[in-house]
Amino acid sequence: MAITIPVVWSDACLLHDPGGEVFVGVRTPGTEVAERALEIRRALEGAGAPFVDAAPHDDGAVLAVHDKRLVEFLSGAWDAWQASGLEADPGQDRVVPYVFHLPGVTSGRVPLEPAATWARTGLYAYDTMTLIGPGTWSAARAATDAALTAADLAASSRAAYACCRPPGHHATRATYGGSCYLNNAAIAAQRLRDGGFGRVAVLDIDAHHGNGTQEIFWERPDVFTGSVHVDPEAGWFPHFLGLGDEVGGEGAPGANLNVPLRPGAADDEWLAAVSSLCVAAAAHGVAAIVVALGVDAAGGDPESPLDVSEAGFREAGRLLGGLGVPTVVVQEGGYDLAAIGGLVLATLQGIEQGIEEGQRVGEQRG
Ligand code: SP5
Ligand code: ZN
Repeated sequence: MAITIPVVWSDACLLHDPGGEVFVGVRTPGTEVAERALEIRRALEGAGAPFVDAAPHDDGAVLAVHDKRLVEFLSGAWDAWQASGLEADPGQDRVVPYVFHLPGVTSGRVPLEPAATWARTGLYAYDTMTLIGPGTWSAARAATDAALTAADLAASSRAAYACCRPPGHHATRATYGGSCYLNNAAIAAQRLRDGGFGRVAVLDIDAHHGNGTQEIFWERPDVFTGSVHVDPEAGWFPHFLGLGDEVGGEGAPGANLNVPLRPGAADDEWLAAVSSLCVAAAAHGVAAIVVALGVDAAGGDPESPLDVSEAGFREAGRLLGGLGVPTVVVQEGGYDLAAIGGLVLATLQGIEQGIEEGQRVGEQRG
């Protein structure tokens, strides 16, 4: 089935090569690889999707969501690492943290900006899994351009998809982690707000809790955030949050909804959760949505124990498209290279179907 949703692409997203992940101190092969984007492109090209190049956007849209210090750190981290000689001694070819500034270290007081390059990373990274190499900043910034371009397209039409890589939903206002550097979905949502949509939602169906997006909009009644994900209490990333009792800050009660699922949950439970996110967003009166589309909830994905089928993703798309508001779809996780293209395609086809069905209902009501 052909699709008409425009696909926003940037070759620069391929430049990021994290070179693995440091897990419990051991460098392991990573799963967030450039082939992911190429597999998605292959599937969407095969379905005849129109491709659009990401348009460059200035830093303002990124700084509307992220702390300036994080952006400055990320943009210069690789050059500083290289200049420090750490590649030769002790032999580390990626930026990785060594000490962490946890709040208790300085009793809540502002810490020193470390003089040592190798210590500075610990002000911004919250895990050891999210490495920075020579192409990381170009790719992360290109991913934000793709998300912004899709937001601009969706605002004037119905839907657009951004093939973002690296992903973004684990990046908070001032920290990075979980294979994410800049929060593409949050940047797109803020763009929609600034473009005149009064209330918007970020609906996150990645297998992991969208902790970065939740944190960014925690006190914002104008941005509803919802996430369905494998239960962090069962031992899954992001470990520290993602529970059902996190309903938004004092300034925004009810503007966040988490639906944690047991490991092994399949289509029925997952689709009921997706449906509850849609119902809550509609009740919030949102005029546009951003879908944080990870496809790692699929059975067979190496990074999650959920067991969703391709038909499940198609139906999730139908539910989301059925909201009948401009829809920006931003790529998040999904690590089964043999399946990722088909899963993204099925979801986008479902979204198109949901939009069309909604329009037909609208016409009948006349
Ligand atoms: C965007 C996204 O889907 N990020 C998911 C990040 C989850 N990574 C958590 C990894 C936990 C440790 N897994 C051990 C694998 C060792 N290579
Ligand atoms: Zn994920």
